Amino acid sequence: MDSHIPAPPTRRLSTGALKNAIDRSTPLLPPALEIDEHNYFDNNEPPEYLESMAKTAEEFVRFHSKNRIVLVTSGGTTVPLENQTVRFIDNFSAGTRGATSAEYLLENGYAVIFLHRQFSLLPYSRHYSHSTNCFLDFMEERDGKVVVDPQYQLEMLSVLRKYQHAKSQNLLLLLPFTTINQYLHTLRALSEILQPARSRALFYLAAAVSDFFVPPSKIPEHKIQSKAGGSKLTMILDPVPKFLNRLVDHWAPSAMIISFKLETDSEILLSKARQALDRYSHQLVIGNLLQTRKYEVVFVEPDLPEVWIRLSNKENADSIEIESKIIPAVIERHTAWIEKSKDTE
Ligand code: 9Z3
Repeated sequence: MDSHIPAPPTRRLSTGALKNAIDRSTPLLPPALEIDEHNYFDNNEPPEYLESMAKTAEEFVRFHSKNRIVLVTSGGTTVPLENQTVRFIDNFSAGTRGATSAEYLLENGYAVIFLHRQFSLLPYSRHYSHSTNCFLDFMEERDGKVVVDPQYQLEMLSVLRKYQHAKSQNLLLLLPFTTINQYLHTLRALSEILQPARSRALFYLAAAVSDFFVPPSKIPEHKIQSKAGGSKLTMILDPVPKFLNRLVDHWAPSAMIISFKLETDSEILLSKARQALDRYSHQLVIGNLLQTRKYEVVFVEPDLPEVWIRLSNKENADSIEIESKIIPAVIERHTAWIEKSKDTE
């Protein structure tokens, strides 16, 4: 870790007692082919709400027929282990990157479709939700009434105004998912809905998407039973097809597409980000490490040297959010993308 990068805050999660338990230096999975797309989407049913969600999204895209529209994906996807799901596999993502980025995009005039893991952080309310920032701690009782503690008034007023502006101007569409299957079906449907926006559409894929899942042919219907004698449970997970190239080439061919690459080993972050770019041929990979993701990220683009975006110690002490630096750099690139696309649109 660079010396000026502050130590990461204590996390709930283990930082790896079992060193190198999994070899992450293996190459990326091959991109999905058309047949993989058919196989997946024919065999994994769409969520029953997809049609009505798609109608809402279509209206939103029509409403913003002149504006830039960004699809921000955010939070982790779950992998059910039973069809009637009692148990599932999940990941660490709280949706901070996605929710924070969405705010800076909104401030810069983007209409935002926020495809997020249900109950993960949301733009604006994130300042006062979840256990670290319980909204009740910002309140006090005065003359039998609940009021905002004076020390938080100014900040809350600023957040409230931005939230109300986004709402009154219909700039923010919140769409939830829970499972990897719901996420994939919704992502594909939204990509097609966004096609009329052509290069005005931006995909900012910050969700932490599961690499493995249990396909319908192998998933038990009911709660897995423990047997007498404490038998072990073995489950074989299939790889989730890598649909990014289908998105780039077929689902949203005119949009600018940004994916995130997450690693825990700094030695392989850059090569993995480059591999993703080579493999999927999109415009930008933003690489980050689990341990330092709040203080530094790296932009990896075709035919260009990588660009690091970092918070200084002072910026970190002043609670500057790294997304306030990421988003202007993203917008600069999206503007160039729109300019470049003008000749073909
Ligand atoms: C990211 O790398 C995000 O920045 C984080 C944000 C998930 C680290 P938080 O929600 O964390 O703020 O706590 N997202 C992408 C992760 C991912 O699944 N990428 C895939 C991969 O690395 C490629 S699409 O293989």
